[in-house]
Amino acid sequence: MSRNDEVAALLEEFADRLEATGVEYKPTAYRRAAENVREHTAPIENLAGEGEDAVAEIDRVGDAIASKIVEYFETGSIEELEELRSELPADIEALTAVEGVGPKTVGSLYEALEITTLDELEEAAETEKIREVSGFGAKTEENILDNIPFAREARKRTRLGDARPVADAALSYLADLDAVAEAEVCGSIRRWKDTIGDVDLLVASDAREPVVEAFTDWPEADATIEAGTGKASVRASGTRVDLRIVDGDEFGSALQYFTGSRAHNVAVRNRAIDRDLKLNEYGLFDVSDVDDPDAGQRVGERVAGATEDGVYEALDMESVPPELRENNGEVSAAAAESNLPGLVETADLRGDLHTHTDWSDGGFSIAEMIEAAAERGYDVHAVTDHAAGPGIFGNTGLDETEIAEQAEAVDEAVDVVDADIEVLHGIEANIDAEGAITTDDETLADLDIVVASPHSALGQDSDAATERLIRAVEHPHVDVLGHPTGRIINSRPGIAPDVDAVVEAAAAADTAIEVNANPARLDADGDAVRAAIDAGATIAVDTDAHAPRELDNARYGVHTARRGWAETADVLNARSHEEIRAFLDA
Ligand code: DGT
Ligand code: CA
Ligand code: CA
Ligand code: ZN
Repeated sequence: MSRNDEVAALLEEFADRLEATGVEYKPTAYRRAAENVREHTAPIENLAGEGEDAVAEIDRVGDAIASKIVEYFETGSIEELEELRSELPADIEALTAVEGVGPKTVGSLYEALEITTLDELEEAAETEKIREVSGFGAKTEENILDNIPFAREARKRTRLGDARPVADAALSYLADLDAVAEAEVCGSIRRWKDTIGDVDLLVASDAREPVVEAFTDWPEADATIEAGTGKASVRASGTRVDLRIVDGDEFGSALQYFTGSRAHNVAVRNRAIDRDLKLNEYGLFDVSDVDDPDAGQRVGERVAGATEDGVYEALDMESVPPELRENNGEVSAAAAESNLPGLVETADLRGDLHTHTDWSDGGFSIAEMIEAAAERGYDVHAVTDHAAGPGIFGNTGLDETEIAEQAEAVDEAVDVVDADIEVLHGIEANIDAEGAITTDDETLADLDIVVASPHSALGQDSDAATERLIRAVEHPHVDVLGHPTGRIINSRPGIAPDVDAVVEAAAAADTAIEVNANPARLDADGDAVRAAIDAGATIAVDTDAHAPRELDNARYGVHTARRGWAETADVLNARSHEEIRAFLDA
């Protein structure tokens, strides 16, 4: 965790604790400051070393907060925060992970029932003590009880978007070491699962000790969990990072083994057994002349192991892309002639069809966003700010008049930027609880693209959600179903429609299903993408970017689509802008 992240987390805790004690406005100031400290490009410890004025140069960081940051670096703690912690000794981070429990609730429940942990919260809800507290009722208590398991589970796994940068940083650090011949990520992170238990790394080296030593000395590691001869584990940014070190001739089989999933490995190993071969992390061995293949790890003649491709090849298989390794048909597909899909790649994307600007809740102008898209080499870019409607905060969203005004602003921005890119003017419209689109039809008809997303009533039951989304995808002006479930990974589950029914309706109506690449969403997920493609629906991989750098999230969406077996031809925004227009106009 960088020190900017560390200070930002501290300021966020400060905000929560102020809010818990009933303080107004100040919490918002602390949260804004936290956000800007996190995004600030200069290391906060350097600024703090120069003094308060230097820290206060950061946007939205006022003198009061700057002095607390300097205090933190000088003394190791912030006195006022310590006081807040002792006044309210509750694990506010764990408790607020429960949907429906905010800092104020934590404050009230501590005052009334001295609740400080998730276990205590659960017990109080089970014994119906919460409904007795003023301001709470039976319904609130039931909601809290329902949401505790999700919060508990969520705290165990890290979002892909938080773990992947840690893995990338560790990998490049290791790959640069002289003693390291080869390095690769493995485990669920190589399979691009949406949440990660721990990060797994594999290295080929014949000098294990110096590699372990360098790994535990990795500047981004916060603590060493264990250090052995062939493996070590550290904690970085709150995530466990496991490293294994193997010999070069075993690197491929170890990579295959530690990439998993377990179910995929079992299926591959059975295929080996059928061929009188033995597969493990040390290699692929011919055991046809061996009396007892279980006598040891390295029995028989080694037929593969140095490369992963070599292992699959020796089993008469094509190499299986890691995203497919979940034992969902990939083993038989890889064993047949060319039955594996030609998966979409990040480089195939030709544009983004769901982005925001400062006309709604984005942070940058239309021109800045177009420029950023053009710089990435995109051929097409859609401006799709929020329409006003249910679930959209205050006047963040655009009404029909503002949408018409924005059309002119988009034209002007296109002239100003003057880049070789096709710009589409669209909107992210809202799907209300019943599936109606809350922007006028005449306005929608004039737009190049309509992304329609659920932003409200995300707790509705499954049948209502199914009907809602079917009605939305069948709306004549809707082109893309945006983040279909509205889930926020580790934070709220979103709606749970009958996916097959929705994607069938989408395929019939020529409405694309979005894979929202924001790593907090990854919605639709891999399973839903697979169902959509099987139903014949088109996929759109969009970032929902609110800032230029968020266009870089595209890779998370692409790998999620790959987990759903998406080929390049399945993806709308991997097509030319003429083909995209044709799809939108149809
Ligand atoms: P995670 O970390 O929970 O997101 O999931 P993975 O898949 O990264 O699992 P992890 O970290 O426990 O182990 C990494 C890979 O190593 C796993 O995908 C398969 C392989 N592996 C580890 N232990 C075993 C085992 O006991 N049996 C088998 N067949 N494979 C294992
Ligand atoms: Ca793992
Ligand atoms: Ca692991
Ligand atoms: Zn949205």
